Amino acid sequence: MIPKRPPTSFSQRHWRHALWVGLFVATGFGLFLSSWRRALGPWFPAIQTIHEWGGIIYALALLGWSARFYPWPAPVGRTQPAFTRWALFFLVLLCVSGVALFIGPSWTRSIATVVHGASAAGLVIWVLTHLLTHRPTPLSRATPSSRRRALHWILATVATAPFVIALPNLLMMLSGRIFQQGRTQGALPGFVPYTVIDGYPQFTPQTWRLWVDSPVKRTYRLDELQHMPPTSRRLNFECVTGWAVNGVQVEGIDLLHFLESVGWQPEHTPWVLFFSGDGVYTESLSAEQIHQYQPLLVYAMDGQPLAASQGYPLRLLVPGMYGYKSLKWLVRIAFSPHDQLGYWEQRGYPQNAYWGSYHGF
Ligand SMILES: Nc1nc2c(c(=O)[nH]1)N[C@H]1C(S)=C(S)[C@@H](COP(=O)(O)O)O[C@H]1N2
Ligand SMILES: [Mo]
Repeated sequence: MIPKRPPTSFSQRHWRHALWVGLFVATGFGLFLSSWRRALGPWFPAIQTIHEWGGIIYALALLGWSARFYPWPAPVGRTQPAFTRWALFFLVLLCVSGVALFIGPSWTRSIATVVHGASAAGLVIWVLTHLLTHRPTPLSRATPSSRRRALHWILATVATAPFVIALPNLLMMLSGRIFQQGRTQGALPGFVPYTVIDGYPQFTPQTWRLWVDSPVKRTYRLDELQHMPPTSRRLNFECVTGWAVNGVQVEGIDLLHFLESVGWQPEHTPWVLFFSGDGVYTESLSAEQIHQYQPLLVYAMDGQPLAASQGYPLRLLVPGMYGYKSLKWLVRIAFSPHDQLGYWEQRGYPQNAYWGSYHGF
């Protein structure tokens, strides 16, 4: 017979859970909030790894050792068991949707993204309610209850701050386009317009030019590009974070055609570099990728000019690759004998971003 370990105390078990949940909430905000992502910079992939592996370890602990090592704290005093079980419910949802973020086709992953975000919000609300209403363990050595209550309020305030900042993002993700005006600036349904700067660059046909570092011609106006032979394609758009929009009609010009017309010499400079008018975002494609994926320079989606938030007046669109390849507000194209990693690629995402290439770890 297996000798029985002495049972862990309520407070020990309670704090084990509190530390884990705190780790997920903190690292989760780091991944979800663009301001935090920017602040993390090169630490982004490390935080992501911690979040993911932590989740796996915690999920296994919940499943495998739940009876012994990791029992959910039994209700004590006035804590309501039904309320406590909600935390477990959210944690299970988070684990399941977390796994689903890495597997399956884009539609399961877009559902998983929404479920993960919504259950994370549920868990945070649970934590806040817990901190503010939870009757502390009946410890004989308990600190005076006013001090204890003050501590709970402080913790709750600290935990709420990022949640409040994240809420608009979350609602946008859940609704697709709740804030039609202002925040998403006319984005098409289902798209979550991203920007790594504050707001979206505003161009007009007068203020916008495409600069090409080529021997043939250096700048292009929008109407010049729109007079080139157009290409139209119906394709699926997929962000690496899981959301996807299927069957988008895009209109523009064929990138390879355009590059050939400006005298690109892929034998000498096989890498094509793309620069955004936001001044920060960059991308790159190799000659091989351009031949294989047939990217487009797009000026219209679903029959309308691009929205300001979606790259007006011109964006790159790489069919079959994750959305981060599809650089918005394209203003400059350059050529190089070597690769230069793009914005998200410097932060750990693959340069060859074909769908399925990214597994998180
Ligand atoms: N300049 C610029 N281009 C960008 C981004 C960005 O933040 N800045 N985000 C990329 C990412 S991660 C995605 S998923 C798509 C989103 O496209 P959308 O705004 O049309 O939804 O744009 C890509 N192109
Ligand atoms: Mo993305």
